[in-house]
This record gives sequence, structure tokens and C-alpha cells, in this order.
Amino acid sequence: METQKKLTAGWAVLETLKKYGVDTVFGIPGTHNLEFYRPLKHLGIRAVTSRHEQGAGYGADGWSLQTGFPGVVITTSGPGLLNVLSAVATSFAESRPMIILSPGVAQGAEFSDVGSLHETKDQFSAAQSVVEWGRRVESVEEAIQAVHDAFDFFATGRPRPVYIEVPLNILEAETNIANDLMAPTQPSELPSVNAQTLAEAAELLDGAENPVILAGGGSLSATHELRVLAERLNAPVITTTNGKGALDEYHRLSLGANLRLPVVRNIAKSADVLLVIGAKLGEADLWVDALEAEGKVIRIDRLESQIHKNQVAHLGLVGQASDTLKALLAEVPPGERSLRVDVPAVLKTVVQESRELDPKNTDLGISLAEALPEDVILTTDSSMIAYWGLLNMLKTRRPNSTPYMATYATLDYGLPAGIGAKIGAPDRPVVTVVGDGALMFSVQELMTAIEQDLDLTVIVVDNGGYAEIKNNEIDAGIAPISVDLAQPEWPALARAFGGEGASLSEISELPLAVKSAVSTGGLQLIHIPFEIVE
Ligand SMILES: Cc1ncc(C[n+]2csc(CCOP(=O)(O)OP(=O)(O)O)c2C)c(N)n1
Ligand SMILES: [Mg+2]
Repeated sequence: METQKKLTAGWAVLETLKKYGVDTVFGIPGTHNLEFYRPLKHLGIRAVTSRHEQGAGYGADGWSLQTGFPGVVITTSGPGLLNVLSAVATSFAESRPMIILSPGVAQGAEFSDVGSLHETKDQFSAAQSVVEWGRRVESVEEAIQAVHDAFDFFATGRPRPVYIEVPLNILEAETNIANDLMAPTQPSELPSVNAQTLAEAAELLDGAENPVILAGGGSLSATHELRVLAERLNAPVITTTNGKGALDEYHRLSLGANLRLPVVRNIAKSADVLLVIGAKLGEADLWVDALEAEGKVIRIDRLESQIHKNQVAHLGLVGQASDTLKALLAEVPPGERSLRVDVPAVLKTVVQESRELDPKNTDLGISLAEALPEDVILTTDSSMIAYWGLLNMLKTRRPNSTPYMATYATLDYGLPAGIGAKIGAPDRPVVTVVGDGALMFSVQELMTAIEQDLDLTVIVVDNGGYAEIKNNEIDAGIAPISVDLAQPEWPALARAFGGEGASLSEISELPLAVKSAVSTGGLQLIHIPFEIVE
């Protein structure tokens, strides 16, 4: 006999998520979303309360990158939902899975404009505008189905956020639900790779003189196959920032996540055969408008629509990266192939080019990279120390070790993503390195780190404000305005939240300060006044 129970839609959605393995959710409770919160303890789901919904969104992303599950965010209607939308847009731009759960106005009360609590002209359309799909469900069954559809979409499409809105009357009403309805479903089958195209791709790669592999975020589920193919072809591997660590960056074939620097971009551009795996090759990945590859380009992507995105491909292999690479490996024979790129020399030029762009942030990036523990998860922000320092200078052995958002390039990401990362990967050291401007966007999340009892080291690079924008203004002939910013007493601020803080007076103090912060644990803030960077 089929077992049934009486559940609210809020309960049914969370129970279904738990059955898929989601054991942590991020959000802020409110009058309208209580029925999403009611089941959490009973279901054994950890609720992480951020101090602003944006922090919940970035926290969910940081957690998702470590666990492989979609980040789940619970907001209340109106302001709660609207507050998270920049984080949702970030996940959309970076192709990362996320589920946003929000109550909506009760059925029949849509667009009533009567001054009800959290009334918003059209919150559904607002959310809909930044997600892959949004659904305002009309029954408990539809709410459960939306969760199943979300998981199917994450497994088969380009992972991006989805929005599930449950009207208040459905969220709160109890309905008889069959247990089976909430059981995880198998993802739909993806079409297998076209055999003819595959054979042509294998032949091209086999005959290449100077093959190069460019790996994006879509390659991260295929790191083993990527390494075996790179070694078989003796092909250097370049990644985007989202693909960073797809190949161990200490590997002899790794050119790191340095696609943005001319020396590396030119290697991709001039390859006679360039294999691009799961990368959109956008301006934010390249720092130029287009790659304009000169050789033959083979692209692997789950979606046909991505195959020629920003760069026409000679051959497009539509399918899962791991299956497609396995199939290629079966057709590219082993053999002696010489490596045409002097990887160590290129990596030296990377440092030179980075120094030409920004010597101080490059050198600080090198010092920080040396000081950080080898298996660190480093979360960063849209601060110069990230994109002109650490992302190029730090080497990582594993993917998803440098959560970042190259395309959306928002401020606020680093600290909450660090909190989510630590919750998702409690055994790895997590360090957040952000600018003073970035940290002020999310400073309240220091309290979340304390509350969640996390070991988290936060390093703030204080150059007195929005230095990148100040440079932009000067370059544009504008006398600096709104960019030189007052600073708090950073170590005291960390102490006020219940953490520990220290300010460096000489850069030589950096290695020990980082080491002891990480080994002491708890919330540790290290303030680096930029004037001490030589
Ligand atoms: C949400 C958001 N608002 C504004 C910007 C524009 N912006 C880009 S970088 C930047 C300055 C960031 O300051 P900080 O983190 O101190 O880094 P710095 O440039 O000083 O190294 C600003 C305001 C942005 N990227 N995101
Ligand atoms: Mg700054």
C-alpha cells in the first residue's frame, strides 16, 4: 500500500530536497516563509542564517562548489527575495546550480496593490529575469515536481539558478502526499555524441602538431579524463577562472588560469588544434573581445547552443564532458608526441606580464600564494588583489578551490562564499582575501562566521577605497570622486564580532601571520595596509 502523509508544500519541498541529499540551506526566516523553516530540524537540514540575503546566495554558491549539490536559498517574499537577486544573477552568469525558494502572494491576490505585507509589484517577474526558469506553482504536487525538474535540469543542461515560488495559501495548507512522489528521479538521458564528428575530432587531435586544451567550468566533472587526454596528446592545458584547477596546476602541462594574459591567450589562439571544453569564451574570461583562434577548433559542451558561442568551432561535440572525453580517448591512439610549448618559460612570462599590469598586486599575490596552505580554498572578490594577483599567481591542485565570479564581477562575494565553502568542506582551510571595498559590502557576515563557529581567515587588502575605479576615473580624465573611502579600525572590527584581528606593519610579517591565523582557527582577520607592499 502506498504510504501517504499530510504535508504543507513547504515541508514537501524540503523533504524532497533532503531526499536528493541537500542537508544545508541558506536564508533568512520571515513572517511569510515559516513553513519552509518548520521542517528543517525534523529533516536534519542545517539552516545557515546570513545577515543579508545576498550573503545567503553567495554562501549557497560557496557551499555548492564544495559539495556538488545545488545551493538552496530560502527567502521571504518581497524584500528578502529581491535582496538575493544579485547573488542569483551571479550563479546564472557563472553557470552554477541554485534553487531559490520564496513564498509568493496568495492565489487570487496577485497585483492587488492593497498594501499587504511585503507587497511587491511583481516579484515573480523580478526573480524570473535572473534565473533559467521560474515557476509559481499551483499545488503541492507541482512544487515537488519543480524540485525534480530542477535536478534534472542541473544534470542535463547548463547549470543555472531556478526559482520556485509557492503562493502563501499553498505553502501553508496541508495536503495528502504519497511518499513516492518525493523520491529522487533519474536524470533524463543526454543524446550520445555523434560518432562521425567524434571520429573527425579524434583524427584532428591525433594529427595535431601543436594541440592545446582550454578547459572551462564545464570541464570540472571530467578532471581525470582531461588529464589523461592532455598527457596522451602532450598538450598544454589552459583554464578559465571557473575552470581553475581542472588540471593540477603543478602538472608539467598546466598553464594555469591565465587565459587573460596575452602570452597564454596567444598559445590558445595559435594552436593548430584547440580543444575547448565547457567554456563560453566570453570577454570576461579573455579580457579581449574574442579569442580569434587561428587553428581548427573543437568544442565540447552539453548544449548545442554553446558550440559556436564567441568562437566558431570546426567540430562541435555535444554531450557530457566526461563521456565525450572518454569516447575521444578510445579513438586517439597513444604515441610519441612532442610538446611544442615551453611551459616553465611561459609561466615566467605570465608573472612578467602580470607585473606590467599591476606590479604591487602581482607581488602581493605571490607573497600571499606562498603563505597560504597548499590545500587552501581561497575565496575572493572583485578586488585587484584577486584578478591581478591571486587568481593568476596561486596554484591549486584541485578544482573549485578558488570560488570567484569572473563574469558577473560583483562585489560582496568573497566573505559569504568563504562561509559557505567552509561549511561545505569543513576539513579544508578556507581563506578569504578581499579588498577593503569588497569586505564592506558583506561585513555583517563576519557575525555569521562566528555564529556558525567556523575557522575562517579573512585577509583584507586596504588601499583606501575603490582603487580600480579610481584608476578608471583617472584614465577617463575624471578627477577622483567617490573612490577614496574612510576605513574602520579593521582588527577592532573583527574583535567586535567576536573574532581576532591583526594589522601588519611590514610585509615580512605576512607568512607567519597567515600561518598562525589558519592554525589558531576561529574567525581571524588580517589587515594589510597597501602602503606596506613594496
Ligand atoms: C556590486 C558592485 N558594485 C559596484 C561595482 C563596481 N566596482 C568594481 S571594482 C570596485 C572597487 C572595489 O574595491 P576594493 O574591493 O577595495 O578593490 P580595489 O579596487 O580597491 O582593489 C567597484 C566599486 C561592482 N563590481 N559590484
Ligand atoms: Mg580597495
